[in-house]
Amino acid sequence: MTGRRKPEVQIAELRRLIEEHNHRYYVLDDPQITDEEYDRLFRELEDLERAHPELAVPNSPTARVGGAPIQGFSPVTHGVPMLSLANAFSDSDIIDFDRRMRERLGIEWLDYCAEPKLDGLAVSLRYERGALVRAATRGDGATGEDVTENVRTIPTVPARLHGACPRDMEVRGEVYMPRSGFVALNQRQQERNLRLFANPRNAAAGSLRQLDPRVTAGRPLKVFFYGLGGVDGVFPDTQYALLGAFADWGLPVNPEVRRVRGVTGCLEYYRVLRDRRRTLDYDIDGVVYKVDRFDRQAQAGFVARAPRWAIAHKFAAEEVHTLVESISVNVGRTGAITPVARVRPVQVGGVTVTNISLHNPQELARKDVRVGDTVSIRRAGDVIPELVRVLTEHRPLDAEPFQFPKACPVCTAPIVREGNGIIARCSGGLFCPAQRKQSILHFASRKAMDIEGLGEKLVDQLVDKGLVHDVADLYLLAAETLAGLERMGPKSAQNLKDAIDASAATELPRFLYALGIPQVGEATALALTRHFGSLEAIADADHERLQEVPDVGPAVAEGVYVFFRQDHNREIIRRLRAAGVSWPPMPRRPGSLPLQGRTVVLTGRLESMTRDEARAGLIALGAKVAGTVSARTDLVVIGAEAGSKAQRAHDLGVRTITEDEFRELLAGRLLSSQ
Ligand code: I6G
Repeated sequence: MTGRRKPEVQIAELRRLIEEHNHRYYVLDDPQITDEEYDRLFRELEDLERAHPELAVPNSPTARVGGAPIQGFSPVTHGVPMLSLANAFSDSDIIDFDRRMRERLGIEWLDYCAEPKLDGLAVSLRYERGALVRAATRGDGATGEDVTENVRTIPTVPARLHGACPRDMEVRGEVYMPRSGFVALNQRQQERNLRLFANPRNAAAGSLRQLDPRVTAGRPLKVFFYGLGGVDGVFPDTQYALLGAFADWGLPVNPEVRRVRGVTGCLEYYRVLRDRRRTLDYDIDGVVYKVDRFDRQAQAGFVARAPRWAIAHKFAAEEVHTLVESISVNVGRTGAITPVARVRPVQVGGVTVTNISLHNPQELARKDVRVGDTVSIRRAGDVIPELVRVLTEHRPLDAEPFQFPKACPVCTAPIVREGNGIIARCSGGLFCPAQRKQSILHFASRKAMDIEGLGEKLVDQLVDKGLVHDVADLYLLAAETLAGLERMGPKSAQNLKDAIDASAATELPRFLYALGIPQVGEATALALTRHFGSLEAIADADHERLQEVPDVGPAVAEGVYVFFRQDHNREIIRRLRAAGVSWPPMPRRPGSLPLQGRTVVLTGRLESMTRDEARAGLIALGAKVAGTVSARTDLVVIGAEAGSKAQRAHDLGVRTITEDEFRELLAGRLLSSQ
């Protein structure tokens, strides 16, 4: 770069050059300059932009490192709704789909564009005159969230398109995290004692919905584009050609996209990808077929909120075999003893499974799982791995039935049985270090006080070294004390101290949930708060008053009543408040529950909770949980891989919400009437 040219010309030239090299490096995998040369260009641009702040633009490659944090995400109404896809689970569903299409269009055979279906997050990006101006998440399809600054940090997203692209357009695609990036990210999270992500999809979602774009910039996100929203300008006349044009304009497109002929072409494509899916560096949960010609798509039209001309052909839940290496028992927060099979690590559904819960002694006995057994496991409909069956034909001759312990393996207190022997519980109470550790972990967890960085290994050390006896002690910890723990430097100690201090400013439903009162989940905590308005009123209420809260029955009332009658619980609350834990007042709304009288259906896989937790949460909010969608359904919660129920909800125009919105609803931050 010569110093004689005008700064605006130099800056424009540098931006163009850097974007071109970004594209070569990240999208084409064909870098033309060394990293040092790239860094030099980048620094030159940074220096010029610093010297000429009046020439700053949001689309500059320097913005990829992430700008200042924001307060929250603004809603974005999609000009053209982001639709969902109908799902198919068998070859015959696809044969039917193809027949319906051909009959409707009155033709003998159809070409389809076949694409992998990524397990990521759908986004819509608006380009005006070739420049990226806005990026939004899918949300409920009609309204998403503005994630422009975060999307700008994704290296493969072009800030400017090349070539003869339409004047203005919205392009749609899937943001994902490659498996390799996910493994590296979790390694980094572990080193810093931060929360691990369960799978690449969660990691991608968590990374995209960061209020601080600099955090997103540090996450290995990528994107593939697959379609158009609105468009003003000329574009190709088939889906396959459109994807070719996308690539020419600089938008990354999945290299596995093919044009296939007829239903046999579709099914052949499905089999090839299904067999190859584990060799890809990203998770796919099926493939998508689209009628290739846009004029035929237009002729086929839409059903409610899904195109008639496209369908997702889902892969069956993967089942794999592995070996049981040992069986042990875990002691939970309330002393419940859960048997766990430790298995030889296997990849299933995109995650490595090493432990599988066997839930309770009865389940363990029913499945008769023994050390040395070969077992079949799967992850279906939920993130939690499930032991499907024991392959008894492979059982070693000397495999012995598991003897359930009679004493707690941690504190040696007797194990007692409840509920007809189904539940085994350690009788050690808070004298049992395992229960104490679990209650501290629960207190710190995301839905409770949300103390980032306080994970299992740290809690183990804090309790084992006698530094923390109960949750109130957390707020008395000095950064120097934390710095003395294993794998803790002064910086991470200070970060943890800051996170603990920051958690003190909370909300009453969170605090109530964090206390770990028996039977009080997130939704019950919210219901109690809405009814009574203050902690004192809840603590002083008797059984009768507690049961005035919608959906609080005798068992919950007893749990709450007994909890607040125990001196040590009141003392812990007093110490927590003395240490600065506080919350803003919450208005009383006695007698009403957010979902009172509403019928709600759950469908698809929920990432952050089990089906039972979701159901319990809904019931506690006053909802009736139904199994099928009908015109009388008020709300459908749509998780991942939702099938026909989501489709039916769309067809009937029933309101749907995403898992994120559902979590907001449970936490009292999303009103049901919204
Ligand atoms: O959710 C989706 C994933 C992939 C899609 C999609 C897709 O194409 C490869 N295509 C359409 C038309 C829609 N959703 C609505």
